[in-house]
Parts: sequence; C-alpha cells; structure tokens
Amino acid sequence: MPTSSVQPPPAVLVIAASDPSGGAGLQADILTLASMGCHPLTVVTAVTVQNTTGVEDMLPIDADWVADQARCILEDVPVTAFKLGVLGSLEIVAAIAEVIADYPDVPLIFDPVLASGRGDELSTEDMVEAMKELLIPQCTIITPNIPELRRLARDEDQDDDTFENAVLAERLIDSGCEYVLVTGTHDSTPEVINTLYHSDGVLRADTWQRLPGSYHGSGCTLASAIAATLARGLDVGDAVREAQEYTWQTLQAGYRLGMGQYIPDRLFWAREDASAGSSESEE
Ligand code: PXL
Repeated sequence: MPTSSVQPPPAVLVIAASDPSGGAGLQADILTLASMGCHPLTVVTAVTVQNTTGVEDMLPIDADWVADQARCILEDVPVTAFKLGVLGSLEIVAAIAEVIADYPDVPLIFDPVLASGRGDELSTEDMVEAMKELLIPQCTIITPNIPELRRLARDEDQDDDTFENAVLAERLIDSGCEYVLVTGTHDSTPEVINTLYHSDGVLRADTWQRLPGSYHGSGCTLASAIAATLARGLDVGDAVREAQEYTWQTLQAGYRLGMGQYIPDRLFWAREDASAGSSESEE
C-alpha cells in the first residue's frame, strides 16, 4: 500500500439535504468547506426537487439510513466539526440527535432551515419542537435568521411579538446552546447586522453592506464557513467574523445561473486567481 506523509485537512461532517441547483444544501456545504480548506464528509437527509426558482418537492431518507451513514463514517474518520442543515423529517431529527450525543466534544453548528429563501416550507411544526428539545441543547452555535429565531424561541405563554432578538436568543442559550448568531438579512435596517449572543449577552455585532440581489444558499454558506473556521481551530468570535467575511465575498461575486435567485460563488478566489494568471501571461 502506498504511504504518504500528507496530513489530511480537518474533516467536517455535514448532515443536510441535496439541492440539485448547487445553490444551497449539501452541494453548497461541500463547496464552502472545500474552498475553506476542509474535507467535507456528507450524510444525506433528503433529496429535493428544485431549481433556482423554488423547491418543488422533498423526499426524506429513511431515518435509520441517515443514522447508518453517519455512524459508518464516524467509526472511520476523526471529525473536527458537525454542520447540520435541512433534516427532512421528525424521525431524522431524533436519529441525528442520538448520533451526535456520542460526540459531545466536537463543535456542532446548526443552520435551522425552516423555509427556503423563497418561502417553501422545509420543516414541519413537530420537527421544530424536536429541534428545540433534542438538538439545540447540544449545539455549539446555531445561525437563525430573524423569522427562524422567532419560531424556535417561541413561548406560547408569552406575547412574543414584543420581545427583542436578545431575549429570544437568551431563551435558546438557556436551553443549552452555547452561541446564537442571529443574521439580519430579513431585518429592515439599511445594512445587514449579524449579532452573536452568548450567556453574557452580545459577544460581537458585525455590519455588512446590504447587497441588492436575492441569494439562494447564503445561510448554508455562512454556517459551513463557521464549521470550517471552528474546525481550523479559531475561537468562536474569530470564526464567526472570518466566516461572515468569506460569505459576504461569495455573495458579492454571486452569479445568476438560472431564472431565479443568485448563487453565491464559493470559489470566487479561484476565479480571481485564474483571471490574474491569464492577464499575467498575456503581458
Ligand atoms: O438555503 C437553505 C436550504 C438548505 N438546504 C436545502 C434547501 C435550502 C433552501 O432552499 O433547499 C436542501
């Protein structure tokens, strides 16, 4: 057998659904992790039928198959971070919660996708309840947008419409999640403000120029980028900062592939290099 002294890059296990457009889901996670120097391991939770204009259908994989995919790869490869995206069914949420409970020291990044950017529902109410009970308490960091935060932190006994994001984020932290990054794309502020909460309050708030386009897969990119930066050993504050910087650049370089939303360009740097290289050779 050939031997090699090459050290493998940090391996990140993604548990998410397939998006044939390559804009979001597993495909976005793979591109982001590879682009940021990690090796993506992938467990498929569901297959979607979609293009850049919307999601037409979703077929969840049998929950035992999801757990088997994860356990098989975890028995073989040391994993430096988990990234969860669309989970597909209530049974899958429960199965994944059980698998990851065996790896309490591995950072867990959860992008709690409840609907697509175009409003297609991707999680049912009973899945949301199971996420709150079984997954969020195990998370290192979750990355909800404001509608997701409201749904995940909802308390039926309170008049939640009046509560600030900080109060809602605190509820998730009280339930056991270490950090909550609330993304501000759905807010009405002129610039996008992403706020990172932990048990002592706001750890950091970063302001980004609001780009005019509508993007498919920006949340997947951000959460995977955080998984990559944490896997590379950054502390959470720096990881979140670097991941946002990367994500903003992917959006700025985004392209319109079909008739719908723009796709973030996770390999923007490779294309810049390529064009720099070709102009040099012309000189
Ligand atoms: O962008 C969130 C997202 C994640 N994963 C899958 C999706 C979407 C949005 O459409 O389809 C598979």
